[in-house]
Formats: sequence, C-alpha cells, structure tokens
Amino acid sequence: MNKKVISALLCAAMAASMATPVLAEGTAEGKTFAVVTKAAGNPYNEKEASGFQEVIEAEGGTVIVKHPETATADAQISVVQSLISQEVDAICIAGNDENALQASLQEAMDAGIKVACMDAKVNPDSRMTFVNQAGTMEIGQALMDAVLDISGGEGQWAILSATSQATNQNAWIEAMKEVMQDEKYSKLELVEVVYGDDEPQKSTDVTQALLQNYPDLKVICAPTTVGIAAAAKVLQDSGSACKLTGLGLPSEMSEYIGDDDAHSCPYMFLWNPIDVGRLGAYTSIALVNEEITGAAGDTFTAGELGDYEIVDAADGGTEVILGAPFKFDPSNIDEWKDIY
Ligand code: RAM
Repeated sequence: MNKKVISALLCAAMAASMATPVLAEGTAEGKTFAVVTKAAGNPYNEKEASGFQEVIEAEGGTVIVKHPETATADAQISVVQSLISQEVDAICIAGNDENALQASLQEAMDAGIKVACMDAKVNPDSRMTFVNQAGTMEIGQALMDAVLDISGGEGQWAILSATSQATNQNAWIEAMKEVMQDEKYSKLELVEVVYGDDEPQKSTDVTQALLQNYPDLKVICAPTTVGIAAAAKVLQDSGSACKLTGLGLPSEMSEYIGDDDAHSCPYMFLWNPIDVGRLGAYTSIALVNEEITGAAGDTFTAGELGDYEIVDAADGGTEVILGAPFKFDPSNIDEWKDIY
C-alpha cells in the first residue's frame, strides 16, 4: 500500500472516530432508578434485576439494585426509606406484602418519586402502575389444566407456594381455585397449600411433609421458581410417583423435565424474567419522563419489547402485562436452559 493511500485511510479513520460518538439513547440520563426485589439469593429475582439494570444503563441512567435480606415487608420498608433519603427518581419494587408497604411507598410518591411495582404487586394506593408478568387468570388456567392432565383427571394434589403474603403467588392460587370450580376439575382434590417461603431448605422440608402426609398425592403444583426446583429434586431423588408442575426457571429445571418415570416434572410454565425487569425499567423511565402517569390507556414503547398499553387491573389499580405464560417441556427445555 503506498503512503498516500495509508494517510488517506488514517484520515478517514480519524474523521470517523471524531464523528458523533455512539451515545446511549439517553432517556434515563441524569436520573437514578432503583429496583427492589423480594429477596437476595433468588436467581429469578437476580434475572429480573439484571434486565432492569441493562435498560437503565443503556439509556444513560444510574441504577441502584436492592435485594433485601429476607422476603419480608419489613426488610423492604427499610430499603424504601433509604431510597427516599437518597432522593432517587424512581422505585420499581416486587412487593413482599400487598398493604404493609403503603405508608413508605406513599411517602416516596409524595416526595416526587415515581413508584411502580413488578412481579408481585402492592395495592393500588401504593403504586402508579404494576408490571405484571402475564395475565393472572391465564396463569391460573394453564396451571389447573396441567394439574388435570398430569394427574390423569382425578386424585389428590397440593400447592407448594412461596411466602403466605406473596401477592403474586396468592393471586395465582386464587385464580386456580376459581378455574377449579368448573365441573371438569371436580374429581381433583386440593388437599393443602403449603409455604416454602422461597427458601430452598424450607421448600424441601414442606415437600417431604406433603409426601408423608398424603401417600396418594398425585401432583404438586409449585407457582414459584424456588419451590418448584426444591420439590423437583425431592421427588426425583426419591423416585416418587407424585409428579410436579408449576412455574420454574428452565436453567434450574432442565434435569427434572421429562415424560418418563425418571423425571419428576413433565412440563411447567414461565416467562422471561429478564424481560420483566426490562419492562419494569421502561415503565419507570416513562413515568419519570412524564410520558405516562400510570393511568389506563397510557401507551409507551419499551425498546425492543415493543409497544405497551396500561390497562385496568382487577384490584382497581392499573397494570401492564408483559405477555402470555410459556410452556417448557422435553421438546424445548434444552433451547432455553442456557438463557434463563
Ligand atoms: C419466585 C419468586 C418470584 C416469582 C417466581 C415465579 O422466584 O416468588 O417472585 O415471580 O417465583
């Protein structure tokens, strides 16, 4: 290459490097966004927070990620209080209790902080809107149909939930009970709802107790990623005839998903928890920029997730729904296990 060509190339390269730098889109620039999950040590919560963080950083904002030590309202109240004193611009929280956070979250909103919740809602007076992972009745229907199918249409079944205060699990359990009223499910007997508090050891213990107390138990439905993973191990290791379904992370459940006796879970459901966090971030940004107020009918664009509309929620507040629950079974689990 002769010198002229080299210097021309160098000049072109310099000009390109001096041209407008690639900037983040900047819709969150100069603002601080906090995400508060249910508790530390829950991989699902970590994935939600990672989606939230990714979007805020890409949009030029500052992120504060808080995983309270325990899945309790008290632990979240002290986190919210410290975020109020830090004068953050927005808080997006997965509530550990529907009503107990109201005073703190109202104090935050009175101070001008935009408050949304995601994953597990707080009551309408405590939030501007709720980022719901999927339609509550749709989840209830999918889970009940799975219990009906896996049990062969009749027999005893139980629910292994997270904490007894968790509004998302409680809403899904209520939805299952409503669906269960239909004649089609009349031969199924729900024997007990037990709580593993989203702690692996407690979830293991209550699963073992269920198997002891109900030797004919046909299905356990665990609408929590922590619970389902713990129960899957108990059932599979003991070679129990009792089967499992519920809401699980493919990365934690792939070794338990299968159609044969060697596997404890024929199939389960979930959505992308990283996308829940991403939608939580876009919702918070739209609230901070006053593009939306959180009222039904408000619309906004959530980056690559697409366009969303805020709608009325069954509790009298509003919500924005990420999408439909997705079924994971032996045919697709390998595609998803490395993703989330
Ligand atoms: C657990 C948590 C979380 C819930 C998922 C399905 O990880 O309880 O809040 O949404 O399960």
